[in-house]
Amino acid sequence: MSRVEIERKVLNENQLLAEQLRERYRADGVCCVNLISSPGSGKTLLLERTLERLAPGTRIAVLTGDLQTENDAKRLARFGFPVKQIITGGTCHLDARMIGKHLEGWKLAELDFLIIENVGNLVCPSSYDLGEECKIVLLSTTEGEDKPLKYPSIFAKSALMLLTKVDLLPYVPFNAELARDNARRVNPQIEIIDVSSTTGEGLDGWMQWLLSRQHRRSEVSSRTTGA
Ligand SMILES: Nc1nc2c(ncn2[C@@H]2O[C@H](COP(=O)(O)OP(=O)(O)OP(=O)(O)O)[C@@H](O)[C@H]2O)c(=O)[nH]1
Ligand SMILES: [Mg+2]
Repeated sequence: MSRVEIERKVLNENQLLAEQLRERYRADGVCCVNLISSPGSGKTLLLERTLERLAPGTRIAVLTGDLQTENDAKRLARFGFPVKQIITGGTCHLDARMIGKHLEGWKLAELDFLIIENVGNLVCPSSYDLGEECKIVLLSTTEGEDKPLKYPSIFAKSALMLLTKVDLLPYVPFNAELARDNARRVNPQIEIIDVSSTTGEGLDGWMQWLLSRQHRRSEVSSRTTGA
């Protein structure tokens, strides 16, 4: 019983902080997206391919979470945009308090995009609102097409599923159509883009999707702030 109570308290506190973050993103017109997947599905490589496609001066920053190591931040910092590593020290997800702490020193008003790479985990991060505009789930072709059914929460909460590593489809027993059907069974509204960060397939579609979310965000923010 007490375990349930504590968990509820933690989630309630997180929700409060997440709402504060959401309000800050809204006020400053920042499009914040939260990338979630199993370990190794290709979040960081996709972000490397994303950052290298952006013009210098693009107002983007990245927070990347891991249990240990600064490896991902080092990979992403090469492109010259602000990047910070969040080391959770064993916690299997990022929470709103960690995000707020690591945003210190950055002026949100100077950003159009904030991309969060969550800790590699398909379960825990789905319970933690980070104030983001949307969650994006990555499912790679080496994980099995049944994952949306086995781990429905994150697929139900995501606006977009990126089916990653599609370059491996000729070599792995993975039924991509079934994977897409399973994701749509859990979330009929979910958008799906197939990508390969090694061949570049689908990356134009992903970039367009990201930019369109930011345009929508800045339109909403300027309507609500009267800017
Ligand atoms: N073939 C292929 N390999 C990929 C692709 N994307 C990523 N990889 C490889 O998959 C491995 C994991 O990629 P990462 O980008 O580090 O995955 P991640 O999701 O950031 O991993 P964590 O942060 O540890 O959860 C690396 O060896 C990548 O080179 C892809 O599109 N195709
Ligand atoms: Mg990573």
